[in-house]
Formats: sequence, structure tokens, C-alpha cells
Amino acid sequence: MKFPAEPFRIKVVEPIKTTTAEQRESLIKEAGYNIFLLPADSIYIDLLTDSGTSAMSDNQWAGLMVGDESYAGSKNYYHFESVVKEIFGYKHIIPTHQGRVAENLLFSTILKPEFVVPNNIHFDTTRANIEYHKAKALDCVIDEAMDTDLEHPFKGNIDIDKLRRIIIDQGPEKIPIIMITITNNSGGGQPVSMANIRQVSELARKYNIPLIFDACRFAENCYFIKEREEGYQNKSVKEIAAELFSYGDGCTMSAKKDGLVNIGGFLAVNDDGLARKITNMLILIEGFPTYGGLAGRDLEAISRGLIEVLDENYLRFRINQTRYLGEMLIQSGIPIIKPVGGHAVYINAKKFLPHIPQSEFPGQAIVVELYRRSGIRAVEIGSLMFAYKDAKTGHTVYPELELVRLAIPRRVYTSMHIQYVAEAVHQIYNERDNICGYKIEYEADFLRHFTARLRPINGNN
Ligand code: P71
Repeated sequence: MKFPAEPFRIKVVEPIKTTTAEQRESLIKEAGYNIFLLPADSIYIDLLTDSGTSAMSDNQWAGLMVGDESYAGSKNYYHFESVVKEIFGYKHIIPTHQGRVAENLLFSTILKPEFVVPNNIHFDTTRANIEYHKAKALDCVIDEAMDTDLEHPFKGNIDIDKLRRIIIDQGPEKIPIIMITITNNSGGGQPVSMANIRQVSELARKYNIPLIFDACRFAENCYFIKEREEGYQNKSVKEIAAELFSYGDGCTMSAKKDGLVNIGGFLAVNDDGLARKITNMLILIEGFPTYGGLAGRDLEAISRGLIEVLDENYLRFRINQTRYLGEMLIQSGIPIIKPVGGHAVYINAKKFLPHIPQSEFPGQAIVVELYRRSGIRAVEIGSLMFAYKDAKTGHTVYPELELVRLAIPRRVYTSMHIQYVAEAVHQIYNERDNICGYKIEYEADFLRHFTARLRPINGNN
């Protein structure tokens, strides 16, 4: 395993407060054993999300100083538009303040009740935005994606037969778009191959259905294509991205990921009529089309971030840093989703804590233990987040996968921080028999994981 050396040096530092075990004990108790309720300055290494948590470069910070805050026609918008067009190749570029607004604009324009939107796996906000319009969000990722131990180079791929069945069964007139999420966040940050995208595109064109990418982590996906797919080793990531997006008709983008910024996003489409409708809606909910809910300086930071994210020295480091964490965990015998994805390592909590049933939140138990022992914040993606009560039977339905996600912010932590994380996980793995489950004391009616309060089931924890 190669130690990934940082392709940047440090010019500004942000001190991290350290806490004692006693302080963390009382903080986590006060937070109802819910890491969403912890003050961020009580955390040593924050792996809650890779979204909006990137460190900007000196060039991006300099870009903030040339922000043109004109209401209409800001020069930063024209720069942003030209950079996005050059990389993504679409005709109309509509800025938004984050990804889910791009989703909202798109879906409120194209969806009717009973419509169906297929995707490899819909991300939560995408699914919620679709279901809000009483339409159906269907996942059609390949079956291999559900086998956490299976090594497959493109576990984000769409199962073409499943997709074809959906189109035939539902009727193409009920499917306003097909989506592909790159990389597939909900399936472990796994990439989609160019061959698969080409096949989906052919099918979509056959039935005259537009193909829209959820492009949040497009650069990471393209780097995996370069690394793993035959015929792409000698192409630049930028060339790979150009080919990939040429198979689609538009994309939604949260620039908080591969835009290397703390806020921002956009929607890009080729269709003139669709763009006009969306732009009118944008004016209603976000702002004038040359700023879309962002300051001019934010647009400048995104333009510069999108250029930097295609730097292959950066991407090599990025992908290898995540892999480095994953491989250290594998070497310690810790069960994780394989292969390691682009932006995060996902621990299989069912295998990590086989003595804790899903009804007692094994994923959350690992998350709490990591904070308590080492000041690290991870996030549970399992029964606390997704279990629900079946309206008919009254029984609780548990998700198939019980995961803990360690998402790595871009350019924020050194490989030494990553080693610290690996050691901390290893330590609690060695003492896993002493970890107990949790019980919910308070929960909201929906999205309960954000505000739930829990209690350990026995005194040891
Ligand atoms: C992540 C996030 C951020 C997040 C969002 C909601 C709840 C918890 C955490 C955001 C994504 C994403 C994909 C594939 C669209 C969005 C929304 N991910 N698509 O993974 O991963 O973007 O946050 O800018 O609105 O922690 P947005």
C-alpha cells in the first residue's frame, strides 16, 4: 500500500480544538448520542460529509477578490458559463446555490404524478424531490452493488435489462428522464463505466428519453475510468469527462463536491424549451439567471474549482487517500464495502458488530464509539437513517445494508490524519465485544436521524 503524499503544501492553518475523553463523554450524552447534535468544534476529525467541506486553493481565494456583484451580467457568471460549457459541453448553464435546487427546478418542470425516474441509485435528496411530486424514483443498479465483499471495477453501473424492463413496463411516455449518478454515492461512491453510460444512452435515445447525469463527483468517476477501463489510460480526465457528458442531455451538479467549493451548484441542459421554463422558475425561487442564489465571487470560486478538480495529480492523491484509509482497514480485518469508493469508506456494521441486532442500531453504536474514543465524526447510513414502519403490517422494515460512512473532505486532512482514523477504527474493532446497542428516546416523524435522541442499552457503553 502506497502512502499518498499530498500534492499541495499548507499556507493557512485552522487549529483544531482537542478534547478529553471526559469532555467527549459528556458532550455525546448531551447530544442524545446523535452526532448531528454535536458542536463541530468539539470534533477532531470530521468525516460527516465530503459536501461543502473542501479546502479552497490560494487561486480560488484570490478569485473571491475579483467577485463582480452586479445584479445582472456579472463577469464571473460569463467565466463560470464558459468553464462549465467547456467541461460539460451542454448549451444552457443555470446556476443554483446547491445541488438539490437544481433537482427541484428540474423535477418541478418535468414531473407529473405517476411519472417514473430510473437511476442507478437515487441519492436521498433526488428521491425526495421526485417523491414530492408524487412520482416514482426507481433504482436499477447492477445486483453486484449489494454484495459488499465483491470486487467489481464499476459497481455503480446500471443493469441494462432492469432499465429496459422499466421502460417497457411503465411505457416511455411516463419516463421524462433517465438519470445516472456519478459516482454512485448511495452504493458506496462506486463509479459507472463509459461502456455502461454508452449503453444507457443508446437505450434512452431509442425511446427518445433524455439522459441526465447527477454529476456531483464526476471528476472522481472519470479518474476511475482512466484507471480501470480499457482504452482510457492515455486520455486526460478532461477528455474522458467530455466523452461521458456527450452521451447525455444535461446534468444536475452540486459544486460542493467536485466543484471544490463550500456552496454552489448548477443545472445544465441542451433543450431550449426546457431551459426557458427552468430559467423562469429560477427567477421565482433562486434569483436572476446570472447569479442563481450565489454571489459573483462564489461563481468565480466554482469556475476555478472545476478547473483544479481535473488536475490529475490532485485526483490521484484524492482517490489514493480514500483507498489508503480503506486498505488500512482491510488489513486490520475490518469489514468495508469493496472496492473502496471515491469519496468515502463505508464500514459494514452488521459484520463489525454481529452481536447487535439492527433494531439496536449497530451502525450508530460504531459512530458513537468513534467519537467517544477518538473525537472522529462519522455518519450512520443504516437503520437509524432508513428503517421505517410498514403501514399495513405495523412491522419495522430494516435496510439491507447497515453502514458507517467515513467521508473524506477534499484537501483538508493529511495522510497522517487518515492514519489516525485507521488506528482509531482498529482500536474499537479490537474491543468490539464491549460495545452495546442503542434505543431511541425521541424521534421525529420523518428524517429522524437528524434530530433523534438515543440512549445506550446497557451501562458499559
Ligand atoms: C453527502 C451529501 C450531502 C448531504 C445531503 C443531504 C443529507 C445529508 C448529506 C449530496 C448530494 C449527493 C448526490 C449524489 C445530490 C446531492 C445534493 N450529498 N446528489 O453525500 O451526494 O446536493 O447537498 O448540494 O444539495 O453527504 P446538495
